[in-house]
Amino acid sequence: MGRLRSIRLSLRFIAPLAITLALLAYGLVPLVDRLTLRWWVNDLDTRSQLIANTMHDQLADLVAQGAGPKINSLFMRAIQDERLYALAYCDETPTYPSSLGCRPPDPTGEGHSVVRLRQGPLHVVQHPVFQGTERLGSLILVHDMSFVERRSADTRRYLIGMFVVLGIVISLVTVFIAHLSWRGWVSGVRALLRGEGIVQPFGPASSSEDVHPLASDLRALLRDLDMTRRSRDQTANWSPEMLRGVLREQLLGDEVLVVSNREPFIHVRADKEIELLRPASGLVTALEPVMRACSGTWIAHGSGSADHSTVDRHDRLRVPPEKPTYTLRRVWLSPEEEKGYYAGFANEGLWPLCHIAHVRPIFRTADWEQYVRVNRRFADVVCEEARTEDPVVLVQDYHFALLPRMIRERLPGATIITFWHIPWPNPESFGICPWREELIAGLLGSTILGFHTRFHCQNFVETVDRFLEARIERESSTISYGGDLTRVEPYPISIQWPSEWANDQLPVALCRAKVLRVEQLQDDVLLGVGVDRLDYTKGIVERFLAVERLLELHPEYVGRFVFVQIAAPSRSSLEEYQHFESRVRTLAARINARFGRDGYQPIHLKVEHHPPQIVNEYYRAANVCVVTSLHDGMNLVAKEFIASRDDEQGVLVLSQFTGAARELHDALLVNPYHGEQCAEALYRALIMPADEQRVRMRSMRRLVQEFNVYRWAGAMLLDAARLRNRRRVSQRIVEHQREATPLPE
Ligand code: GDG
Repeated sequence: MGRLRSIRLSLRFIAPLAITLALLAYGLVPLVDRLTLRWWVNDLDTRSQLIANTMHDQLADLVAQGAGPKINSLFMRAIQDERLYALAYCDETPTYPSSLGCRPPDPTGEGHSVVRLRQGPLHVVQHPVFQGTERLGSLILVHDMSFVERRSADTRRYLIGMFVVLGIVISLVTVFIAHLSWRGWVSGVRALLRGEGIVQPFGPASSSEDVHPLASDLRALLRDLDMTRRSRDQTANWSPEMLRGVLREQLLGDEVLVVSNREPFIHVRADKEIELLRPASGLVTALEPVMRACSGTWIAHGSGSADHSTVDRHDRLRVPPEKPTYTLRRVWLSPEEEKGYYAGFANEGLWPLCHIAHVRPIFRTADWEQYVRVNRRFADVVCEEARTEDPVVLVQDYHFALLPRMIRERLPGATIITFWHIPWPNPESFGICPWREELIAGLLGSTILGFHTRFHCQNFVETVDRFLEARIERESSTISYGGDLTRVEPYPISIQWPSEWANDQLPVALCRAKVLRVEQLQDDVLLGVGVDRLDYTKGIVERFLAVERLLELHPEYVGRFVFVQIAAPSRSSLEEYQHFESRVRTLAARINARFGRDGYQPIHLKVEHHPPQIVNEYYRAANVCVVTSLHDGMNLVAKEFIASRDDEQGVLVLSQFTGAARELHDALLVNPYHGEQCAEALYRALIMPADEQRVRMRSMRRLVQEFNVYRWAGAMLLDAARLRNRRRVSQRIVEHQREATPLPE
């Protein structure tokens, strides 16, 4: 590398010199020679004419008199002039070269007046001599031109000398400038890639104006690097290893903290035993495999009855129990806090506020106060757990809208990535919240704020625009508020691929046999499955009504079609959810009463929590999986069903109001509010030929495999790494500019 550079530098020196010399040799010297010769010839022409005119009359008289000796002495006197070499009048002077004779070259032709002889170059011209009008002869004047050659040689020497000196000076200046700018750029770019800032090639004496173009050039360079990396991210196949690689290489192993309300593992006391539960939660489903890949610490509310008994004295435990890879830090909440922050403000206020499911949000000041208090409590724990000043903190969901700003105030160097797992409504809907400004300002403490879809991002930006004095750059999806910059981006969430159960699950046929046995169904039954938390946004009522309509429209399916609904109890302390559960139960009972007969019930409603392996077996056993959410951020059930079907069979009926519908175009998309349409979709699913099922399922499986949860996390972490790098560079530039700008006197 060094050798290569010295070769390059030598070339920079030699090249201008060589070019100068070549110019001299092939162009300039001959040109100067030709020009000086022409000047001298013209000069000698004039001089010869003058001498001839002076001598003419006297010579003509002497010729007429035939006075040969007098002519001779006249000529001898004339050639006393040092330049006049010889004269002749037909009869030559003694010095007249005999080889010239009386026919000198034509002096009118260019260059013809110059004759080269052994003794050197001579200038020869012929002038006629007249007596009256009679021509007597010719006077021939020969001038010595060797002095011209001597002077030309001198001029040439001076000229070459001057040009060589000039060439050397130019070469040295070129090499000097090139060397300085090369060193400056190299060290600048290196420093920048190290995130150390910019080294100016001309030292700290340069003014801050000098830094600006360089800084913007380097920023442009960074942008180009970003683009290259981004296109690489988009083509890669994401896996846990790749995610670990991102953390190692891009985030340099920085610590990762996750904050969520729901914990990934709950310990509950059952009789005298302690049981481990994995909660039914889309958020946990998505984040758990990511944490396995990243290690780090997950901070969450310890909600299980045996949670206290299973932590160490710092309220920590290593999970997952079978192969501990990360730390779970539990946070304890009093019943009042839990009621106000979780059940009240988050689930009775924000949840219905953000979902268009026609359930009115309830806002109470007391709940809001608990929400603020619990957010502050979690901020304390984040600062306690952080071992560095600039951790990467992943804040999860609507329980913690205030947390990003609270963390930002105490750990200004942290990179805070907030992910909002539910939809963000339009500004009119969000505007009914009495604390809308506080919530939005809290979220704008994030470095990155993620939603499932671009549509939700736009809604958020519009809401900020409506309610806060913030600067919005729509092109780069950036919001500047209170001196902080927040990037608002869509990151569609997904599931792990291959699924957790891929290696030790039962074959599809056995899963089906097992499920049919448990549900006491015949082998030829057509099985529909729904898996949800028992939540009014999931469209369970609408789904049952669609089943009822199917049986009305296609009575041949009565007795043949069974729909199993797994409904994990959720937020059951809330009145709205209790009402909802009873509505669901009543509806299922009514439909079963209407179409049921001996040993046959069209709807099997299973209101209980199921282990995830069992949920997976239901997916694998089903002919059709039905997701009819009224509004859903993404919906992971749809993706889990697809991942479970390695036999490429089964049909997905999917609500158009889920984030998943934006990706899974090969599902049968429905409007859950339209009963007939849903019933038709169910019917279409039940009669769909195996080949068509395969084509659709294969295409959806490819998509979920490629856009898996590692990619979701990886995309956010890579963006965070870029922003961290950029912030470091900007800080260096600012520091550098500050140093470079002299303080006012
Ligand atoms: C929020 C957003 C977004 C259900 N019953 C049982 C059980 N589940 C699991 C499913 C699935 C998860 O719960 C539900 O995920 P969803 O995505 O449908 O929904 P939410 O919980 O509402 O999640 C949602 C998600 O966050 C992620 O960002 O997609 O839009 O609302 O994994 O399998 N799991 C077990 N037993 C059950 O009985 N073990």
